[in-house]
Amino acid sequence: MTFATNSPLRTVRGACPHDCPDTCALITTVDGQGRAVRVQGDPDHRHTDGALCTKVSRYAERTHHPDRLLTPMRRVGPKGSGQFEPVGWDEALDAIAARLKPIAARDPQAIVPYSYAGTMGLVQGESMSARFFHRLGASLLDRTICASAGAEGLIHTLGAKVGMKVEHFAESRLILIWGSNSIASNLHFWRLAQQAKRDGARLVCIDPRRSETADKCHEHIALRPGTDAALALALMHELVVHDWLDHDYIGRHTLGWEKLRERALQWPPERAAGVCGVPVEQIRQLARDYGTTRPAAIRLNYGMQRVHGGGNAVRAIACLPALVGAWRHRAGGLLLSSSGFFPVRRAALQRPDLLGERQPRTLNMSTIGQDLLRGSSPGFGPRVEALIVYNSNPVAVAPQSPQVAAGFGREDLFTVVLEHFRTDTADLADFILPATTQLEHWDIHASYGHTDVLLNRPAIAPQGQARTNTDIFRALARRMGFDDPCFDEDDETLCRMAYGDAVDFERLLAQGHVTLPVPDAPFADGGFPTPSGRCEFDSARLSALGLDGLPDHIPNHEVAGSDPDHPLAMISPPARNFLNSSFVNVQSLRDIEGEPWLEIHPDDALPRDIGDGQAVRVFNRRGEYHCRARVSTRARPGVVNGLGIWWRKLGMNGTNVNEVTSQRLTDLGRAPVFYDCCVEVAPLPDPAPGVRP
Ligand SMILES: Nc1nc2c(c(=O)[nH]1)N[C@H]1C(S)=C(S)[C@@H](COP(=O)(O)OP(=O)(O)OC[C@H]3O[C@@H](n4cnc5c(=O)[nH]c(N)nc54)[C@H](O)[C@@H]3O)O[C@H]1N2
Ligand SMILES: Nc1nc2c(c(=O)[nH]1)N[C@H]1C(S)=C(S)[C@@H](COP(=O)(O)OP(=O)(O)OC[C@H]3O[C@@H](n4cnc5c(=O)[nH]c(N)nc54)[C@H](O)[C@@H]3O)O[C@H]1N2
Ligand SMILES: [Mo]
Repeated sequence: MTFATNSPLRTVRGACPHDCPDTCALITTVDGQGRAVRVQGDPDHRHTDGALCTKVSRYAERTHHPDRLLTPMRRVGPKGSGQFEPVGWDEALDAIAARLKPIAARDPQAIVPYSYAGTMGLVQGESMSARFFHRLGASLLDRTICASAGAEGLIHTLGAKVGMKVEHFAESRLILIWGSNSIASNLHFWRLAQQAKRDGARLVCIDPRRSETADKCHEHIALRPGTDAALALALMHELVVHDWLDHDYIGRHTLGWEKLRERALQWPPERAAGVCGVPVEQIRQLARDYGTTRPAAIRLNYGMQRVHGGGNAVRAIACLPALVGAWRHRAGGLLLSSSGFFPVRRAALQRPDLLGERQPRTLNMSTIGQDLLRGSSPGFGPRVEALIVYNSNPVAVAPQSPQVAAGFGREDLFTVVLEHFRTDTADLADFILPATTQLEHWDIHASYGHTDVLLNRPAIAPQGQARTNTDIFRALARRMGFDDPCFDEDDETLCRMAYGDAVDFERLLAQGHVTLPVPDAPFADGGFPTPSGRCEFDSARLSALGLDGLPDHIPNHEVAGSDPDHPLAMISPPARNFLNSSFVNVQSLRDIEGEPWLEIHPDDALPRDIGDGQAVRVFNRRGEYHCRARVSTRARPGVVNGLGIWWRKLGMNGTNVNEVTSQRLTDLGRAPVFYDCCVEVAPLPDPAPGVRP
């Protein structure tokens, strides 16, 4: 693509690719040299409403970043030395295929894909890549790192990842913002909550941290991490004893009421107050508000399910709307995720049929550290010999990074990383392949926060020699000798295939977004997508697995105070100006964040001799993380907040918060427990200003 130097600016419609519930519609302005000069929110898309978050409004800066990877690179020094040399695409792809072929001939399960939601696009995410790994017979990857505990909790209660339509929160009279810092991570929902607030709604934030969102709500319930199910059960207790129940709705549209009632009666507010560490009167008041305000809505989010009992906590909370009949009104109910409304044709995109009769093992992405360090065994299968990473930065984001980094550092492991930048993970690769960004490729999107399908058109030509993920997997397939015609399909064809006839593609081409036909109050008259068609308080599917059919409070793996050497609980929610570990290398955003911070309550800081701004080490038996203390009542006593997933090499002493998190898993969904982690904190001698040792 070339453009005349003096040609006027033009604009191209797209979609934000990032892992965020808002899935914004973008308008990119491109200059005569084919450079993206501005990325803005589309004013014609009602959910975006012309506004972007600070991060994505810097997307042009990220795309044209001086550190963009522009050619394939091959490692020349020892693993992790950071010594690479540029190579041509043919040379790189030939060498990769030559390494993979003998491994595949022995056992293709020794080859492992590792990817997550660096892009949420259905095409540059899992389409050609999945076809490639299915055809190869590689290990399957259980993509659990973010949401699978909550997803399973929701599926076992409501039947699918479905809930309220986000736009109707504007009409709610009471909104519980539960386990979410909406201002930081769900900005377009926050606008709706503010609209409701202006119209007289009461907003309650349930979060161990006094977040920016908590500051702006009428009330903040600062419970201990991992105690949400106890709080929900106590709310049920109050609903029962005060009879704030919709008996008609319960009778017609729920399953297991008698058993749930008994369970709830074991949770008087006094008991929950002790577990949650909040005043009993606050629980009683919340129950009164929830039981007597119509319509009442819950914006549940994934922040509360990154603990041992995360799946059960979502189950308990998801029972509440049915008890009070909140689903009858379009502004009542609950929203955790809307992704189950999207009729994505995953089998057509990903072609699991290419496996044939083969049934490869599944590895859990949340225990990659452990798994890379394992040898072959009958229970595990072959030692991992090759890893192909795309759309993810596991060395920074996966739990217990000392093990992850050791695994990636294995001299005998063959690692290929498709990336935009030299991330912590790319530093440990054998080959780094430059990938296109959202401004350079086609894609099509679902959303987990609203119900619109979005299309993304390329706005600019691929930078340097960058290629799309799909194209890289097509080329690898050819070199591996895979001649199935599905490897020839182009990206526009894949975009059309993603929804087939379920979405009018011509309209999508014309306006960039199409709204799915979802009813305004989807469960006003029951009709839940569960096996029974009811909201399942008691789940036969869970009982059949030998699990508790009812939701319960499951204490954290690491309860604060139980290990005297590491008495503080630590949570590590996102930094507002980063998106997981993306954007950490964008200077203007890193300047806003400053340094990695640990919020610590004055009562915890004083006895440790920690002053505001002091460099500290945060440690436990797994590792040690260095950052700066912010002595603040944003942290509750006994809980410290380590903000953001910094690139290790851009943080202090080459560490980030995942040095200390564990590879234990949740009750449901095999998910990581990032916010179920105990540590101790101690002052460090202060490094000289501006020096990052
Ligand atoms: N700016 C920004 N936006 C993002 C992201 C980002 O990194 N930065 N990440 C994106 C991704 S991948 C996701 S999954 C979503 C996440 O979106 P949300 O699930 O809304 O997550 P957060 O905003 O991280 O809010 C989590 C909140 O949960 C609180 N929390 C921690 N432990 C508990 C607990 O045990 N109980 C309760 N009730 N609260 C708890 C934290 O203090 C934090 O304020 O956000 C997306 N949006
Ligand atoms: N301690 C702690 N750890 C956490 C969390 C936490 O709250 N606390 N949050 C967890 C959560 S919710 C999540 S979702 C995970 C997120 O973990 P990841 O999904 O790994 O997310 P990112 O760190 O944003 O890394 C995505 C990478 O994909 C690359 N990328 C983007 N688009 C493309 C593309 O089109 N092609 C290719 N090849 N690459 C692309 C980006 O450059 C970026 O480096 O982290 C988890 N880790
Ligand atoms: Mo996530």
